[in-house]
Amino acid sequence: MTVASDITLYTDNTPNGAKAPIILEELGLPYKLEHLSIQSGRQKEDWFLKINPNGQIPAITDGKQRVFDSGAILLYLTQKYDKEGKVSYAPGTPEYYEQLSWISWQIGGLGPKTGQALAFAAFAPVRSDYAIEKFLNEAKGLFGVLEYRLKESPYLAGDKYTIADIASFPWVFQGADALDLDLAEWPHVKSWVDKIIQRPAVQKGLSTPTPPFTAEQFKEFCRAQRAVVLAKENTDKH
Ligand SMILES: N[C@@H](CCC(=O)N[C@@H](CS)C(=O)NCC(=O)O)C(=O)O
Repeated sequence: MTVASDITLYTDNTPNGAKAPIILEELGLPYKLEHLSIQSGRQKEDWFLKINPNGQIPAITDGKQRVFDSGAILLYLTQKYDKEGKVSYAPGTPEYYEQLSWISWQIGGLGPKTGQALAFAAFAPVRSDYAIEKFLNEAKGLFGVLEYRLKESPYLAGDKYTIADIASFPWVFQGADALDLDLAEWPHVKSWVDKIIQRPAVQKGLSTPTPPFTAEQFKEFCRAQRAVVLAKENTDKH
């Protein structure tokens, strides 16, 4: 049965931004695309704050319904449009709570910690070895948590690829390159990434709204950014 949708996606090419097009593509849902370049600052304009009061991407509207924050988008779209359980577990089942736990873990931990590691290592106007080390170690610790889980289970919520995997995947895939982490250190995470990147919906999602750099270009860009930060005087007074 086809359920009518009237979805507009507001996003940019970032790890959080990629989750929304990936789930839309996985579910084969049609959507209008509004590229909201975060560099442009348009995410803080009044019209968009009515869609996401937090002024960040990604967000969607579905008719009159607004949904912001990537975890909420993953849950909303699957609860409304994935009745067959293609990439989600049904609310109320034990697997649903496992799925929800991993999504919450990503939103509260993996995303912010990896994001801070990247901000301090590659984009900070001042250099703090303390902050770089602190957040890099925290991000690596969280990669270790994924390794522990993926050693016992093929996917985060259980036997099936779900929105729990979609939530964490972009942070691991792009985060590892950006921070120059070698996934060989976490072999189960590496095989999980190698499986997920094969999915056409994931490839399409990562190329929305614009085709990303190639992996090599992206690594080179991040390497150059990190070199700029490292060349700054160390302002850490610890
Ligand atoms: N918890 C939010 C985080 C969203 C977020 O951090 N978005 C970033 C891009 S990855 C953003 O919009 N940054 C621009 C800004 O904060 O102005 C989610 O998971 O959707």
